[in-house]
Amino acid sequence: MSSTLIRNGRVITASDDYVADVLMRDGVVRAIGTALEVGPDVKVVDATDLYVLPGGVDTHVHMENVIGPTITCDTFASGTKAAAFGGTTTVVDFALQTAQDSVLGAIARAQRSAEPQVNIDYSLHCIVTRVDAQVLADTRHAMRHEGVTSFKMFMAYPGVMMADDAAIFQMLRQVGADGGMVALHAENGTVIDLLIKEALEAGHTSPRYHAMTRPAIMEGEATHRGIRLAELANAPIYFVHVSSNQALKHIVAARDEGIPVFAETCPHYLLFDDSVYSSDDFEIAKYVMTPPLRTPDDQKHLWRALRYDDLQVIATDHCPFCMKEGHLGYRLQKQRGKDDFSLIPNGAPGIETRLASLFDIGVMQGKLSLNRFVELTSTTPAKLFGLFPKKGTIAVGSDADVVLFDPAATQTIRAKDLHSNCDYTLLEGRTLRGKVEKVFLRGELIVDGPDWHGREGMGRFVPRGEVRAF
Ligand code: DUC
Ligand code: ZN
Ligand code: ZN
Repeated sequence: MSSTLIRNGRVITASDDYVADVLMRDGVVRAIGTALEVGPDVKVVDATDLYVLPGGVDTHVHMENVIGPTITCDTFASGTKAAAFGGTTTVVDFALQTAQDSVLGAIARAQRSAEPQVNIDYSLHCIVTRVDAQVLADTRHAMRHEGVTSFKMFMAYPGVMMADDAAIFQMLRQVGADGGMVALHAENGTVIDLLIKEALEAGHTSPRYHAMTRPAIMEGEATHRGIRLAELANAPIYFVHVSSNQALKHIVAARDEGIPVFAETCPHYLLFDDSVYSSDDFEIAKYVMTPPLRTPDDQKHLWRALRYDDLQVIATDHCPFCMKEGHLGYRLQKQRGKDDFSLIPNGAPGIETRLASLFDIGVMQGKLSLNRFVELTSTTPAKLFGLFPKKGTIAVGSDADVVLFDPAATQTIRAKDLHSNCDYTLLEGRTLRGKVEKVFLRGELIVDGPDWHGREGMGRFVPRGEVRAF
């Protein structure tokens, strides 16, 4: 296998910041030092004035996820290519247990789709929608033998994805005891469904009512309930897509009590606020994601929590649906909800812009240190989901997943330049400071400026281990 030396870059991990050379051989980092001497067989890449970052780890993405009659519009191929261009080298997607499917069947099905397509390394959480003795046995098997150590459950979407409190408690108890993690979508689904029904009966059909029927207080209530279930189960818990201070205040209180509660937020909650929901225009369907965007005051609390470690991860919840019906042949996308906001598929794209947007609004605006930026986007997600230290850092023996990032470059984001199948980006026209220049996956150059050198199928499934968070 080829060897590459990254010469004279500024290596930034969650804990370090120094100028050095990084030698990559046989897919892993072999040496880090100054003025490393190498033979003529080693390719040398000059990284002077560039940051050398561990490849991003995005633990919340949806590729080819079937959601009701709809499917997210990125394939494993397009979504992982977009991730790579954005500096992400590992994603954790979802296998969905359906009424007909077992946990193990769902994992095998997702792997069959992903394997020939993935351009970067990947793993899977399994979404569990019902719990019985077989599901618990399969869950244990998946953890021990399939490398799937996290399970997502929903407190929202009654009749579709929602699991009741007893089911969530059973999973927390077993998965926690076995060293894994339950990730929870925390919103009070039955109350929200009532609010949606009442809004539609009152003739409120436009997209902004999506936000008005999913109030933050119902995210807070479910978060509190999830914490108490985890406390009783003596298990760690991870809250996905935390958007509001209503949720955050329970997370902060629980962590202060010593309960192992972890949580992510997503770039869109930091970049945009609920002022976008101010008209009945259907364009607002772009911002129909769950939970919806919150107030500037919520944003202030999210930043505080990111800074002081009450939020540990920034993942994208990349859940793309096209605005234009039929784009690339995708049907039943956002336009499905033209006359009824509750039919708009919930989600927005973001996988390619995560690092650059957070560098711009976080690091450049003085809200996050460089080390914290790496910790939130790579190291801690790797630790929480059993990928560390193979992923999430630059260290001797770790996978040579490396991003060369130019802090002095700027870029203006346009959907047409991105690599997702989605026909829009929430950042259209926005100029960001900072740019991914080169990306190495296990030592292989896959992104070089605008050029693509990756191959579908070169990504590998990464079996995950236990939670390493406390
Ligand atoms: N929750 C997610 O995590 N992703 C998309 C939609 C949702 O409700
Ligand atoms: Zn969710
Ligand atoms: Zn999601």
